[in-house]
Amino acid sequence: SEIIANKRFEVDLQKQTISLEQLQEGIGDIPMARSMKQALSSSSSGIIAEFKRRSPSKGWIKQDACPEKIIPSYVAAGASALSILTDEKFFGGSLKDIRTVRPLVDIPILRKDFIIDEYQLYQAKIVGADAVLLIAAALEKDKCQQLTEQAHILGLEVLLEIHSTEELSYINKDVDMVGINNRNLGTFITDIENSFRLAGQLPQDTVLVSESGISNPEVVKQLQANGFRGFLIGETFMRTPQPGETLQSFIQ
Ligand code: IGP
Repeated sequence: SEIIANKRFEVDLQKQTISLEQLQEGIGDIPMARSMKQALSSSSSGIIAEFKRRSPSKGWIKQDACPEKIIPSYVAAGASALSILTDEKFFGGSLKDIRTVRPLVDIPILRKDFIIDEYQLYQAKIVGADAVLLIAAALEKDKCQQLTEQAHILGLEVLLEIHSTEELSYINKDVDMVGINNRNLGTFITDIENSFRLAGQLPQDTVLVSESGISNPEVVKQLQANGFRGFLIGETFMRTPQPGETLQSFIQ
């Protein structure tokens, strides 16, 4: 797709500025990652609060959103983990957003991007992410497995995103968490039923996350009743004047 082509270009460009070797050197004294899998498995809200300024389907949501304000308010309201979009062109984000908030909060941070290359795993680690998203629809199965192994070597957890029955074959014991995306990345249509449909086809002990289009606390309860432990919510929070307060209303 257009997004993946752009991502290849972007990664190649970045490699010319900072080599992989230079990134590797910078990783030396980065503290241990916080486990997102564990954060979702404990009796917490399970809400993975997302920070994004725009999306390809909706355009700008909050163009001048300030991560130093919104992210701590998510944590204070009871988020279990954070998802920060780092894609610049389509989501208006950057790696700097993770770097900026990392010292301010102590719950796990997911680098949300289109990861296609190990270079991006090193970047994630260096800015202080604890987990990365790997999207089955954007990766060949072998590449996905290879990136999963490399992420683990760096101490990063993997949230594998699937959308369809065909992609169930990407799941194996190495994957830490499985995200079922309710949004079809081709058409941008969201359908919560997708989570319910696919959940029953996964191994019992999978740490399951439902992604996209979650618009009210009742849906979270239904998902919980169907075995989901994580709820990745972006637009519903970002669209409101005080995203942290909106998150709070999901918990009470
Ligand atoms: C959040 P929403 O509808 O709550 O804003 O969705 C998240 O699931 C969505 O941003 C997302 C995404 C992705 C973005 C899911 N998978 C892959 C970029 C790439």
